[in-house]
Amino acid sequence: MCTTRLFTLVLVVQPPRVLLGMKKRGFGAGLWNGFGGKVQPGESIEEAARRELLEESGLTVDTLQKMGQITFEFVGNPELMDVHIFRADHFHGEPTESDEMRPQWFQLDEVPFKHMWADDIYWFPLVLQKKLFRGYFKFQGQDTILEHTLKEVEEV
Ligand code: 6U4
Repeated sequence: MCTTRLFTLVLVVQPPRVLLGMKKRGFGAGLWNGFGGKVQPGESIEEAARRELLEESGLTVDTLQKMGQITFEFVGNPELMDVHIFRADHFHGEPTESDEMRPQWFQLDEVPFKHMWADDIYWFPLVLQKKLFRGYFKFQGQDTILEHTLKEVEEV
């Protein structure tokens, strides 16, 4: 039987730049990504997004915009990952390295997709255009997408 686990992912976007973090350990180590993690019991998804952003980057934000939801399946793993993706345009604090992430600003035309999860190149442009989306990606290992769907939606 499949179970689903909730995760968050926050992109801090300040055109012409975006803040990404190099994941230093655990799932996705060695890849640049937004900031996020597992939703803990008793927490709302948005509370988890704010907590993970603060823990991993040192930043707080006033407003998080819900942008998308993607379900990830990894062949051989019965647990699906339900990742809720947010965009923040304003923040407080200074990006600060944590045990888990090393933050760095990237110009929007120099986003390091080759060193990011393979799905990011599909949906990242939608986040920049403030378009809402839902998707599904089936991975074999951490590099290969076997199947995917991605559609724009009115509401997430
Ligand atoms: P621990 O180690 O339990 O403290 P935690 O920070 O709670 O970890 P973690 O690091 O496992 O959770 O969360 C994984 C992060 O990676 C989440 O922000 C979601 C994100 N993520 C997972 N699969 C992804 C994918 N295919 N593409 C992507 N982000 C992904 O862009």
